[in-house]
This record gives sequence, C-alpha cells and structure tokens, in this order.
Amino acid sequence: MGAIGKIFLVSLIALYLLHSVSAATRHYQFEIKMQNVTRLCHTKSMVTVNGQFPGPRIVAREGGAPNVSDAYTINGLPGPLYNCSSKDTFKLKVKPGKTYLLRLINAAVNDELFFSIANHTLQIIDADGVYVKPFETDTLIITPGQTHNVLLKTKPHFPNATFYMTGRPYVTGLGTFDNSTVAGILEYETKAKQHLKKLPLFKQFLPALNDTNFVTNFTSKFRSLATPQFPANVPLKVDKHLFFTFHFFGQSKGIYKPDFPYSPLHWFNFTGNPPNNTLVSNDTKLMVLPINTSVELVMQDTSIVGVESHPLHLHGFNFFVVGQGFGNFDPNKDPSNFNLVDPIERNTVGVPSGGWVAIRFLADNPGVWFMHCHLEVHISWGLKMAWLVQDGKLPNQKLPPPPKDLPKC
Ligand SMILES: [Cu+2]
Repeated sequence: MGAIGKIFLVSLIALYLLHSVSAATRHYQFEIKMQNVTRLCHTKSMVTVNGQFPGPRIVAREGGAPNVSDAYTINGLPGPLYNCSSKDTFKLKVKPGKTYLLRLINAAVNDELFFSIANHTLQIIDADGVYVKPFETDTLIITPGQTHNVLLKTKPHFPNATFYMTGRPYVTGLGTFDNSTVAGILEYETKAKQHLKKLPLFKQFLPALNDTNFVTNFTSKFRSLATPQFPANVPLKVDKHLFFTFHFFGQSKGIYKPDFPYSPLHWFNFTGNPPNNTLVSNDTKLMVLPINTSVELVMQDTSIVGVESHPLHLHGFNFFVVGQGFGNFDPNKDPSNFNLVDPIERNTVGVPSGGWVAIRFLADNPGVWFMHCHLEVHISWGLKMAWLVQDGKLPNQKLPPPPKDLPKC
C-alpha cells in the first residue's frame, strides 16, 4: 500500500432551500427581499427570507411530514446534476499512484445515502471511528450520523478521464423524499495542460433507491479487527436481555419513571399486518442500569405505519452488532447465529426495514444517555428513549456533580 497522499473530509448533506409545511396552523414573520445569491443557480438577485438563502428552517413536530430537501451536497456543493450548479461542484484533485484517505460523514439528517466513485474501488477501513477488517466495495451506504473512513487508491497513470463521485438516498419509508443525485468530480492532476473539461466523464450507476438487498449485503461485510492490539471486547455474558420494538408514538412530558419496559407490553406479529389497536402509550420512562451491566438489546422494526429502515444511534457507548435478520426476531433460534467473535463495533446501526438487529454493550459509562433514530424526523415522531447508567463505587465510575449555577427546573 502506498503512502497516504492526503486526507479529505467528505460530508454529505441535504440542502433545504425553502420549506413548506402542512398540518397545524403556525404563524411566522418573514421578511422577503431581493438579494444576490450564488447557489444551485449562478449568482443572481433572488428572493431571500429574513436575509437568508436557504431561508429559515421550519421544523414540523408531532407527526408532521418531513421536509423534502432540494438538493444533496458534498462539502456544501450540490454539483452538476442540479440546475445551474456546475459551478458549485466539489472537486477531489488527486495524483496517480497514490492512496488517499477519505473521511466520510453523512450529515443529511433525514436520508440514508449510497455513495460511489466511478471506475474506482473504495476500501473500507473504519466505521464510526473503530477499525474494521478492510474490505473493498464499489458503492457504500452511509446512514445519518455514521462515519466511514475509506482508502481510495488512484490509477497508476493519468487516466485521461474524470470521474463522478455520486450520492443518492436509500429509502424504505412511505412518505415523499428527495430522489435527486449529488455529484462531485474526481480529477487527476497532470503536468500536460489538458483541458479537463474535454476529457470523458465516467458515471457510476448507484443501487436502486429501495435496494435493501444491497444494504443487507454491504452491512454484513463489517467485522471488527478482533486482534490482540484491537480486540473486540463483546460481552459474552449478558446481565439484561432487552427487546424494543420500533414504531411511532407521541411525545410526553413530565418527570421520568425508572421503569422503561424490558420488552413490549403488548405482543403482536410485528412485521405482519398490524392490529387495529397496538395499545401504544406515552410516558417518560428511563431504562435504569447498575454500572457495568452487560446488555443485549434486540431492536425490532414493526409494520405500524409501514416497515422502514431506522439508523439507530446510542450516545455514551459503542456497541457490538451481534446479529440481524428480517421478519420477527426468534429468541429460540436467532441467538445461536450471533457473531460473538468479531462483530462490528460502532455507535449507529441500521435497524433493517421489516427486520431486527441485536446489539451488545457494557454499560460502563455513568450518566443519562439518549438513544434515538438518526432520521431527524423520526425523533419527533417518538423514536427515542434514554438510559440511566448509575454511578459505581470507584472514583472513575461517578459523574461529577452539576455546576453550582445549573438552572433548576
Ligand atoms: Cu427512524
């Protein structure tokens, strides 16, 4: 492997230009005026809202539909596949015969994204800041909040071509979404004064927008290094077996109660036809754990409001993804297939659409820790809860007291 030439941070973001929101009546004050703006179209005088373009963001809560973005961007640039946006194209300039490290993050809060670079292979070496057994892929999927470090080996010689880097969403839900494609361009530096624009531009075909097979295949390739230097400390003994189902419900206010249920209070065929009454209730409950509890949590998608993939993010801990599957989790059969040798360690994992994922972690970090779907709109629909990991006896197992000036409720 050659030396790493340069490190690039590539962030994929959804760009919201102007939002419209239905449902309950809300009142906003907008100052509309003309202003020079360069974005998606060339610099021109255009209508801005409160001096901003994009205008102020409006968030719909309590079951509103997600805003549909106008474009995805790579490092803030939408690229040539959008109207009048060739000028706003991210260009990755590389030299032949080198290895580059790309740090990828999906910062598009409501969209899981496919990403690829035409005619190039990416080697995945890291997920959420933890090394993995390296593997190669033409295309990757990255969910909101996930990070992937990948190596890009450039062609040995100047290729007489340029290459699209493209991204577009993976969607399993029912609502409307932005199905557009963001593109950047991989350009090789050359001493010959070539006109790069005249070179052929290679494109890559990304998977279909609902290609769950690709996603399943890709995610199943992730493995921890599990070496003496980078061991996979997956808990082998489980103190608490938990089973959470994933569906939407409203918000609730109030003081928390320490009795978050270990498993659903009402069982039904989670991935079959949903019953008329799922007996979902609102409450503010925390899952309380003594420090150093080892937890196994199975997260089950459900068909209430349709099955959908959910990138689940846990604060405070990395976890090991020991198993996943489609349909209903079978507590008698499925655990025998769990990978306890080299499961991937990360902090954001996709709960498969119409399926389940099993994680294990050691609750060795005291505090109250939020766990939520990383599709921003799903948080407002209730896909969130919190863990309370209690202090231990040792000094390094205690939370420092809050500052004296912390405001009281
Ligand atoms: Cu979700």
